[in-house]
Amino acid sequence: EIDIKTDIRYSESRSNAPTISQAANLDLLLVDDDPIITRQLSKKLSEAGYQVAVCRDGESALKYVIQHRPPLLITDWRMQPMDGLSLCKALRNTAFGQSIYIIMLTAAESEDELVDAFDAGIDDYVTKPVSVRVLLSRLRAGQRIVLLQQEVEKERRDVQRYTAELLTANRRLELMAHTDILTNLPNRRYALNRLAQEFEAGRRYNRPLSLLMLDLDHFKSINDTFGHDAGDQVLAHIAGLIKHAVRSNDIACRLGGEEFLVIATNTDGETALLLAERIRATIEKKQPATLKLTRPITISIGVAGSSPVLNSHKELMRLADKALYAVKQGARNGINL
Ligand code: GH3
Ligand code: MG
Ligand code: MG
Ligand code: MG
Repeated sequence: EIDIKTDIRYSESRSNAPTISQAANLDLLLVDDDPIITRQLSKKLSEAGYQVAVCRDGESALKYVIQHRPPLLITDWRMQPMDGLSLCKALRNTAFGQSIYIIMLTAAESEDELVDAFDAGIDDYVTKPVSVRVLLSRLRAGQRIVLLQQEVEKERRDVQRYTAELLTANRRLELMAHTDILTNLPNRRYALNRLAQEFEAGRRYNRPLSLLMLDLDHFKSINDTFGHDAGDQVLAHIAGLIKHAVRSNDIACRLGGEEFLVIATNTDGETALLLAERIRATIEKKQPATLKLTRPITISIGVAGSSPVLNSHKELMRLADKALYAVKQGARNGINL
């Protein structure tokens, strides 16, 4: 056993205590105002495998911990301007300072001092003169807690990430179940649910609601002439035009086949008729560039506005359907209320 002129005692290990160098490699902050102690101790701690940083007082230690979040802290008690006790209290008052494992170096083992130190938040203490062997063994004990904590923290983060992934997966599934894959518009299932909701909301808040039922004219001949794939492309093209023509609070959906539905919330029949005409004119004007059409692609639109006599959204659907039928009976490429 060698005694150096400072507070530190060294002794050779008699036991086969596990060397922590394999397990350690943990960041450790050493806080002491005595440069001889920090020099000697940090050398021994580094040899044991810790990544050692040194501060000279509580204030700079606090700054260091905020920045680097070391899991282990060894601090002296008496320092200027901020002593070890104040440092512990300050750390335990912060969220990030909860998990740091604190060993205090104390001059004496007085009952009052120990109670003060533990109440301030230390986890363990080592008396001066410091036995390096004892300090290292106490660090090993602390390390078990640190590693456990890190494991719990990692698990918590895993659960968080997993939950987030599940939520996004759920949202994606929900979106898929509501979306038509050819046109990316909401599908029939969504359209009918949403219409029922909007019908009820419109009635409750006494807001007008209109419905546009759209059906492409002679679409069968597009398929017959250019093939089903070309027909699909035309459907996607038309869907884009409809989506662009409607306002942001109108809900454009694909009911199926070459039939679309626009739910126009807060819109009376007359206004919906203007919207329908805008859609019809847009489709007539913006023909798909890729096909050599003999006759332009056009659409017929039936419009229905809600009124107090209607009992359900299905009646509104039927009215729009009727209006559409009337257009189809005529020259097509038109609108009807
Ligand atoms: P009308 O003016 O009376 O509406 O004539 P139409 O040919 O459009 O009417 P009809 O309902 O008889 O035919 C609709 C056609 O739309 C039948 C089918 O070939 C085509 N169609 C339906 N769904 C799809 C689809 O997903 N892709 C393609 N390419 N064609 C479809
Ligand atoms: Mg001191
Ligand atoms: Mg049809
Ligand atoms: Mg049709």
